[in-house]
Amino acid sequence: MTERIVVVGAAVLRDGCLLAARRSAPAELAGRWELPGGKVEPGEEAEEALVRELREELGVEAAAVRRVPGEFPLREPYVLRVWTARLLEGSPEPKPLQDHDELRWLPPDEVWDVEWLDQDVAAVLEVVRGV
Ligand code: 9L3
Ligand code: MG
Repeated sequence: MTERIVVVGAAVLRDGCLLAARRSAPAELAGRWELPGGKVEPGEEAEEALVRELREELGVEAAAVRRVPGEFPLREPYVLRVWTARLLEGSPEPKPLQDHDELRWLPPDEVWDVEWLDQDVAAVLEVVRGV
């Protein structure tokens, strides 16, 4: 079996709302919504990667809060692990060159109003169970 490569995703929560990010790339994922994040780099801890990805992708400082149970399969060899996160500084802005062209803060009754990536649905279900 190939070694798994961890992709971290952030369930950023603010005032009871969950942040969703719409992908602008690659083409096969564009238009679908995800928990922001990305690949853990060699020598990096998952939580460090989460903080770095949120800085790069959304221009904010954030802190990982709690690991969401489970590990969600992506295209091999990737797997998604999710943490809840909170903002420390800044307001998230989409950066199309960093893969997102729109953001939404979803209150609990709107969490399923966006078309999540198939891969993220199980993760979002788990996030919603825990809040
Ligand atoms: N991916 C899926 N759901 C997510 C994230 C952050 C990533 N919540 C998938 C999309 C890509 C791969 O993982 O195929 C790597 O992500 P990125 O580095 O392109 O963000
Ligand atoms: Mg990413």
